[in-house]
Amino acid sequence: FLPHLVASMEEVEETYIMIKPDGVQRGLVGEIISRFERKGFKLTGLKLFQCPKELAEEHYKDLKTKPFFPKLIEYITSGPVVCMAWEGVGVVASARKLIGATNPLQAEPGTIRGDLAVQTGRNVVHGSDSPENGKREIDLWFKEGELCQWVHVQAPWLRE
Ligand code: IDP
Ligand code: MG
Repeated sequence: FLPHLVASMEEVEETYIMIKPDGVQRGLVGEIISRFERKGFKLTGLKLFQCPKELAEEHYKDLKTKPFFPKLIEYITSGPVVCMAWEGVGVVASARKLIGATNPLQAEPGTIRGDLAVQTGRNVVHGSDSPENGKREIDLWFKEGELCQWVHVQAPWLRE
């Protein structure tokens, strides 16, 4: 039991998942969280949060020159978001698959965006695009003491 847990720790990644204001307003919080929960990832941070403009701009700084940037910042700060940190082997790429393509009309059925959204500008959820950005975004959105390290008792039933 223990040696296998220690070995798998090496591959463990973290990702930042955020339910955007439209997801909160449309009552999709439980639905979205449950998809990551059922998959078998470990939740290590969770809060409802009204995002200040400066934080939204920092989070999306790579998109600063895009024409839609001002509207994106307006959207993300238009109401509370649900901030989450999830942990697991391969969680970054897997979460992006669970979320689906940026444009919900192109997202596969079965994905969050494919099932629950119709437009890029209202695509209900964010997921980090690399392990490095996962760390960066968790640091950005969570303060010290807001994350929980806990033993996932399901672990031996998720991985051999
Ligand atoms: P991602 O969320 O799938 O990683 P990115 O290209 O990183 O997609 O864009 C970040 C977010 O910016 C998108 O999720 C979406 O909310 C918004 N966005 C991206 N492209 C457009 C666009 O063409 N029009 C309006 N909003 C956009
Ligand atoms: Mg992105």
